Amino acid sequence: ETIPPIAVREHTVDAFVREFLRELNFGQGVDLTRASVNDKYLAMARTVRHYLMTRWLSTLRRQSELQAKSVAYLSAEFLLGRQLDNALLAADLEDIVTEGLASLGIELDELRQAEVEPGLGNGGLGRLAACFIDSLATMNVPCIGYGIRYEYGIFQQTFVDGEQVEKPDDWLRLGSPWEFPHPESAVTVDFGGSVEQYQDDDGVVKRRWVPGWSVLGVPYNYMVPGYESGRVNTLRLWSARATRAFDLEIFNSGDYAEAVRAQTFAENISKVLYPEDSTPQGKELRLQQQYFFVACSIKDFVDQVLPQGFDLHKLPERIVFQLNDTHPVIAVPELMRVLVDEKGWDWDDAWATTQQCFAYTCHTLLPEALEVWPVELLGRLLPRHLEIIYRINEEFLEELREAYPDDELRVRRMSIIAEYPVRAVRMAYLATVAGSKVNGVAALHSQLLRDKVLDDFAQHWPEKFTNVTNGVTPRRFLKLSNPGLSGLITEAIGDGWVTDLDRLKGLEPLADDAEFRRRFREIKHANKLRIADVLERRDGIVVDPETLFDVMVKRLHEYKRQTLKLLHIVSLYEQITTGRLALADVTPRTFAFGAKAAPGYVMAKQIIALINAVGRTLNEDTSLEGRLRIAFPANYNVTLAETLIPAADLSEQISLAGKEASGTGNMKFMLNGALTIGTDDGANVEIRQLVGDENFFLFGLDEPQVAEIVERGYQPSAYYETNADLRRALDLILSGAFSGGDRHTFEPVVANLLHEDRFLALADFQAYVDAQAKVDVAYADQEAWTRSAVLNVARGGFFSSDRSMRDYIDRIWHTPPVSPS
Ligand code: 26Y
Repeated sequence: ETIPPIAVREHTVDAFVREFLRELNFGQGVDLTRASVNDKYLAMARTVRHYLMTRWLSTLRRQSELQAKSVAYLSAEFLLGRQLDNALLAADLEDIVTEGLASLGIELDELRQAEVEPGLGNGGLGRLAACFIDSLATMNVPCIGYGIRYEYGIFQQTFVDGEQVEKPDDWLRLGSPWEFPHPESAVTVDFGGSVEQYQDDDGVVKRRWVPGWSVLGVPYNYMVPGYESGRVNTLRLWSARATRAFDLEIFNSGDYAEAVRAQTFAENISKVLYPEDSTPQGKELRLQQQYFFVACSIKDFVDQVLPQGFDLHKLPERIVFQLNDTHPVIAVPELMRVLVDEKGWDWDDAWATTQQCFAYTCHTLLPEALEVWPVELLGRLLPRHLEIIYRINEEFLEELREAYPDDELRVRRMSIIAEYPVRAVRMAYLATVAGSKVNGVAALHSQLLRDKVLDDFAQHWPEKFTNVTNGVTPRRFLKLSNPGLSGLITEAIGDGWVTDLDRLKGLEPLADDAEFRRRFREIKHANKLRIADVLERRDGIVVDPETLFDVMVKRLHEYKRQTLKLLHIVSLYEQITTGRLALADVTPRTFAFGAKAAPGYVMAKQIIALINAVGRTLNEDTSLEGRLRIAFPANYNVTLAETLIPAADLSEQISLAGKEASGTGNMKFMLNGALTIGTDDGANVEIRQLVGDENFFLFGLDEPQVAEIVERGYQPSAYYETNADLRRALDLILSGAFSGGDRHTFEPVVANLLHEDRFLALADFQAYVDAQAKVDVAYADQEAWTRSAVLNVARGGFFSSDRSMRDYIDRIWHTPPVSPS
């Protein structure tokens, strides 16, 4: 039997130019002289993806031959960032393309700017998923990412008079050249209805779901190319469509408008990404989204990816479904339903198989962030799944009662079903009971999961719990985003670090090399010039590249404590304007913020307005002679991160100890040669261990101290009364100095700090200010500072997401690498 060939693209400038023109003329239908930037970008993107096609097709072909075990990464978010550069890097086309485009009088950079980033995630969790699939492709591990193709990603943030105003993220508007829709492979997903009893052919009484309505899931495939691996994995995102039945109704029913409304209803499911990232609102549409994408994914894997006639008892040999937080956990009862109701398995058999197929990653410590679904809602939308969850819980509680016969309290505590304030399913508990493994995302976080959030479960199943510290992809966040530093590193130690980040250790001796340090500084400076240019064009913000760049970029959350940093700034300003601090003694700094607030999170939005108000006051106050400026560009996203982080001197990681599960921005800064000022929280702990105390500005309470203070009854006002600098800073805000004399504007923010301060910002204020004073002293010695910065890079190799993937593979997945061809 002859194997049909796969087309190959020729790797030369001439061939590239030919392909590009073909795409422009035949694909876009324009000729070069009349082509818009968008035409050229789309043609370019399509040309580049052709160069990855051979690898993709042979990866898929090879996979169906070998039937190797795959990871199915189930995630409601994939925050991919722009695709063009990453694809060029993977296809090794950068030089060819630059030359080819130049010969046509086109600048690659102009096309880069034309790409709208797919913002299909909120922040850390979604970006982590994107880093992980990049690493797996690079490491030759078979993986399918499964998620949702939101028509609107994370909102576009604008500022109107300093206040956040959200605009829809219409990212598909100008075309989306990276996706491959497959409407012919749509799958049906059911909802609602009821459960009925029936007798099977052997007269056994069984239960089955009689759904009330259904939608179609259309898969859109994206290439996930590895770096130098030859592998291209697949990301499959689902888009909701009305079923054919809906379409027919539209033509047959008298009530045309009603039928169209029904169609719109179906397509709403994948319409928009929910922009909340820590307070689950129990919204019906979110549950629809969650079930929609996991039902599609399980069906896809079982019916399409696995060969026909596959014995599902061997499912655990072919797949592990990794649950990215609780968002996809409804996949557990769904797989049970498929095995028991559709395939006719007995319960115990199905449960044993299901447990082997799932593993769960938890990304939080905040109790209010743990998802629960009211039984009323779940039962209405997924009645059969609710029954299955009840049965899982019954058997689990029975097991517990056997293990703890005299401890009914413990048994109740551990129930998957919460009774108060309403009956609800605790998704984290369901995931923990169902999963073969449960992991936290940094050493401290995993410890706190075991000791606090899931302590009963960790006592019951100690071997189930493990840690995998997060990581970031060095391709996007060092090689591509910081070409200057990447070049210097490669010159010093070769280019092996791109896939083996521990090799950065080879830079350690160069921390003591004055010439190396000079070049390192020069690159940092060039990166500041680059971001200054971007900020000016993008936001009309002027910054001084000769200042210390002090950067805090992350979602706006009280626990992350943007207010703590703001209090430091306001205090400096207050001391300068009252003459207690001489301007000459102030280290010139640019304070950069980037942060989106969930649209319904009122306090977070007020904090954004306050940052902007303080920024406006400082930036306009000429008496500061430009020594302290705030830059708060709107709409912080992956694209902006890629130019901002390489320019940073100081990385702000100042969450209250015990609240930030890991952080991943902290890792990106470290790898780009910023020093961290941070609390003993999340992965900061591991960063400090690796880089050493002398290269890290630690401050603040640690987690046990926080617990003790809270236990004793925390009184923030006590700090206001005893700390004069803190009092003056808060009073200055209250005085209306940043709100045109209006004392009410920011009163709620200050009042919250004074009377509640859930995250102990006031308690950590003095420690933070003292640590910032140490930063000033350290920065004054540029040679010593640069030495520390180099050591941060050299010791950051651990934070490659390649290492995270190795840990998942060894501890959880057991999926060996497979050569792609
Ligand atoms: C249920 C819904 C409200 C929801 C949606 C998104 C809940 C949470 C999220 C996102 C959470 C998130 O991004 N968590 C972050 O995950 C990162 C990757 O593990 C961590 O580094 C970071 O500390 C954590 O806050």
